[in-house]
Amino acid sequence: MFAVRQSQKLNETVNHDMLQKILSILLGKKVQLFQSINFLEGSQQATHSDSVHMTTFPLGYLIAVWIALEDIEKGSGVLHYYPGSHQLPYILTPDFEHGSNRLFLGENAYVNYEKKIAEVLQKNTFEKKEFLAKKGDILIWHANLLHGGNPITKNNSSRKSMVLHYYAKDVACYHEITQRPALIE
Ligand SMILES: O=C(O)CCC(=O)C(=O)O
Repeated sequence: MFAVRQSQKLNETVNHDMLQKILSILLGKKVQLFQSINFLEGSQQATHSDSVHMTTFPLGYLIAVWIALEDIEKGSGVLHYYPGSHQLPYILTPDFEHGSNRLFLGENAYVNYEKKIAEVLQKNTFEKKEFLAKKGDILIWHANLLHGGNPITKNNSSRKSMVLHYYAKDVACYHEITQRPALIE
């Protein structure tokens, strides 16, 4: 997490003029980096929308940039995504069994969220795409696009990549499940 704070080279990417312009045009607001994550291997993260992790009010003001830092090979836990799924209604805490109350957070809230997303995908006909990127390719996705990391099926395969999550400026930013505010540097 936050390797961009340690490496000037990575930081140049975050603030790249053209990238910032593209993101601002897409969101219709200026953007600010919230978080960077560097992966050496695939995340194998189940399909989700970033809107449950990095939520905004109004909704939809997060944008992510995924950058291949090497050629990505099949079996390495390739990033997958479902084009068009960003237009689905947002799945937020009232939409799944969260088990939280005024005092405590439910223990299985996130597992139940993942189940809900699997159900939503079953009810729809979105095509699953894999981002078999070449080094330097980037994918930009909207806050509500369903995406995740495939299982790693090839032993010891690397999947060097970096994801940058940007919030639009001047919106409220928080974590949906815990309802805690996001701390932006
Ligand atoms: O790179 C991946 O495998 C998944 C990344 C992801 O889901 C995210 O950063 O939101």
